[in-house]
Amino acid sequence: MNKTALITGITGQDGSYLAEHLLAKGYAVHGLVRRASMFNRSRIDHLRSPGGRTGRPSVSVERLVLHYGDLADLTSVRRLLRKLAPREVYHLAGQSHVGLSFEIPEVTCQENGMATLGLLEALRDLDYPVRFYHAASSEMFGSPRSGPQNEQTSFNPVNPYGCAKAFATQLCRVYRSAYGLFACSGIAYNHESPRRGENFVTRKITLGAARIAAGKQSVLTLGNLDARRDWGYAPEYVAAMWRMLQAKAPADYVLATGKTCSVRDFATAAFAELGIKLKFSGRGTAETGRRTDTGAIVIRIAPRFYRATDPSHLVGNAALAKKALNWTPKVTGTAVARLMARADYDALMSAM
Ligand code: G4F
Repeated sequence: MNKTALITGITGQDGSYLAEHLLAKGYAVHGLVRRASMFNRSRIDHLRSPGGRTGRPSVSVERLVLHYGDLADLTSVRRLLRKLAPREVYHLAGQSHVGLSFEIPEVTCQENGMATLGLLEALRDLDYPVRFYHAASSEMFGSPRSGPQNEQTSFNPVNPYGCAKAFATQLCRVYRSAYGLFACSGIAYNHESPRRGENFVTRKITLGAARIAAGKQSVLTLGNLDARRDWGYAPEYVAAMWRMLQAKAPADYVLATGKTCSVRDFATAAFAELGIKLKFSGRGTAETGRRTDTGAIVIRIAPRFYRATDPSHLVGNAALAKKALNWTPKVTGTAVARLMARADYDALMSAM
C-alpha cells in the first residue's frame, strides 16, 4: 500500500500532530510550506532534526519532507501533486482566527474558500486515486437553530471565517457527488493543546496563567468570559482525520466532545492548576478576577477582544464519528485547561 500523504498547514497545531500520527503509522509525509523571511517551524522541529528539541532521537527525518509552495499558486501545487502522487491529502492550511476574519475578510475567504476550491480542481484532474480531508469547522453552524449540532444541522455562519468554511465544505460535497472524489470534511469543534497559537483564548489564558504564577506578568486581558465552547484535545482530533480517510466511503463528520464550558470556567481551571484561585464578581465588561490571597486583579476585560458577533450554543454531537470511525474524544474542557497550563508553566520554568 502506498503510504504517502501531503499536508497543507503542516506547521500549525493540527498539522504537527497529524504529521506525528502519520509518521508513527509508517507514512512518508510531505508538507506544503509557505516561504517566509522567518522560519515558523517550531512545532515540527523535533521531527526534522535528530535529537530535536525533546532530546529524543528522531526516527522520522527521512520520511518527512517539506516543500515550498502556496495554495495561491496552483501551478506549483499541481506540479507537486504530480511529482509526489500522494494517496492522502490533508488540507489544514488557512486563516484560522475567527476574530481576525472580521479585519481581513477577503484574505480569509480567499485562503479558506477559494484555495480549497483550487485544490479540489487540482485533485479532480489527477489520474490516480486520492483521498482528501478538508478541515471544516463548527463555525459554519454559527448561530444554530438546534443543538447539539450534527452532520444534518444547517449552516448559519455569523462571521467571514464561518462563511468561507461553509462554502468550502459544500464544494467538497459537490465534488464528492459530481466527480466521485473521496472528499471528507471534519466539522471540528474547538480543539486545543500546548501547541495552540497564542492568540486563541485557551492558549492566551494558559500562557498568561503560567507567567502570572511565575511572577513574570501581572494581568491577563480577555474579552467575553461568558462565551462557551465545546473544547477538546487536538491530538485526539487528528486521529479522527486519519480515520476518516481510511473509511470505506467518504462522508462528513462532526468532531466534538459534546460538552461545553465557558471561557470563565476554562480560566478558573487553568489558574487553579497553578495554585491561583480566581474569584469572579459581577458580569460583563466590569468583571474582574482576583487572587484571593493577595487581592491583586489578574484578569481584566477589554472591549477590543469582543467580537462583532460571536457564535452561541455551539456544541457537537459526534455520534456518527463514534459509530462509523470508532472515535470518542476523552479529554474535554477544564481537563484541557489544566494540561495546557501545566505544560506552559513547566516550559517557562525549564527556560528560566
Ligand atoms: O479561542 P478563540 O479565538 O476560538 P474560536 O473563535 O472559537 O475559533 C477556533 O475554533 C473554531 C472551531 O473549531 C475554529 F474553526 C477556528 O479556526 C478556531 O480554531 O475564541 C473562543 C471564544 C470566543 O467566543 C471569543 O469571543 O473565546 C472568546 N474570547 C474571550 N476573550 C476570546 C478572548 N478569544 C480570543 N481569541 N481572545 C480573547 O482575549
